[in-house]
Amino acid sequence: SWFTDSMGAGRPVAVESRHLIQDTLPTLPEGSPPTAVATVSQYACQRRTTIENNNKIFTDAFEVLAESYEFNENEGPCLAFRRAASVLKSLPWAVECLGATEDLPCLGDHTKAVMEEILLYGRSLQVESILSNERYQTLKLFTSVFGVGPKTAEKWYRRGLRSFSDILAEPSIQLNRMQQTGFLHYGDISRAVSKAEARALGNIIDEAVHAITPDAILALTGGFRRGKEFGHDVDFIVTALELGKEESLLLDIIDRLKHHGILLYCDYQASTFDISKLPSHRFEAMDHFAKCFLILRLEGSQVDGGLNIAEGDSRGWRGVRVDLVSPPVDRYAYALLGWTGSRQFERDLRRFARSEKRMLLDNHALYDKRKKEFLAATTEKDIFAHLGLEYIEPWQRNA
Ligand code: DCT
Ligand code: MG
Repeated sequence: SWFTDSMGAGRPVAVESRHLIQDTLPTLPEGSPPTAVATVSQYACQRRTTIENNNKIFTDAFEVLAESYEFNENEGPCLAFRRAASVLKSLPWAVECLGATEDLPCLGDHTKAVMEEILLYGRSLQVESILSNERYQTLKLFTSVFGVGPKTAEKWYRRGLRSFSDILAEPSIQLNRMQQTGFLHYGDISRAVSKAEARALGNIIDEAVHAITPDAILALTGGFRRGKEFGHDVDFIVTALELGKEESLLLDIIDRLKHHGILLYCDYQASTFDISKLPSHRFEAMDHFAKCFLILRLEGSQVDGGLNIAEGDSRGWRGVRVDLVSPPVDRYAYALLGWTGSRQFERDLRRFARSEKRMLLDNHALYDKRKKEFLAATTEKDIFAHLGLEYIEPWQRNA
């Protein structure tokens, strides 16, 4: 089916490939430092990172620290902790002593001090103090609402608001449409989406897309393409084989979903893509393709094994966040690579291109600054080849 196809382009599934990696590693007696392991690159795009994380006790702590620095708009340490977490996620072994991290990149003094604390006491005082901090807790709560970013959360916090009821009871606060939807569907949106639910939504979109355009291409992207079991939304790329035909595609899909009565929310953004404005030097900027951010109503009867809902929820359906992106077909490979993620993998692809190859990469194109030309690609493999990188499968991009 389209789901398994888009999971790995005919390649073996994630589980097999994970075993392949581990089988090629030298077997070491228990407890010995993994000295025979090859050097780990500072770039996530030169590492293979599956969903199996052997160092979760450290990476969970780093994620709290990174988020706390992000709330304080302290970008340097935020990125440092994200990079450190990403390096540890790529290891096929668990760090059991600080000595084992000696040859690893991106681990600074602060990171190592946190790791040492966790190794010694099983916890980090700094992380615990953040987790019990009122500002952190409040910003975390507010940003968990669809449509509320760190800026808005901060504004509300400064005004003394601490809970959802504080916000909803404050007459001077005007929620925008996205935030109203965020509160209305809070339970559903904050609940993880399962792989079976993602598959069911894929079938619904697939039906709609092909009823409109028989030559349409639909691909699952985002975390589910990387083999994740759960996600916060489901991401798809849709395009048509005939260039230009993709322009009306999203609006036609939206119409059809509306007609089926399953469109709970829709934020459509028309394309602002202009090839003559490339290359863009802005890093982390959203791409210019037509896209829509949706909430769809998913019926339990459509999902293998049933919905992922709370016990006692007897509605028989749930709302799920779905993103659709629609690039022109000649931009497909770049859009797919960009939307597959992970965020850290994308960051490092761009950093690698810029720093090591003097090239600019984004979701639209790859530009060679030396040759002063754009490099064409029809598959992700073409892009890795242009960058001189070994191909990394989607399920190995969980950096
Ligand atoms: N992306 C990006 N830069 C952004 C936003 C998104 O590079 N500013 C890419 C990275 C992942 C992909 O788009 C999809 O985004 P998310 O759905 O937020 O991430 P995910 O990996 O699918 O995670 P989740 O399982 O939580 O949905
Ligand atoms: Mg996603």
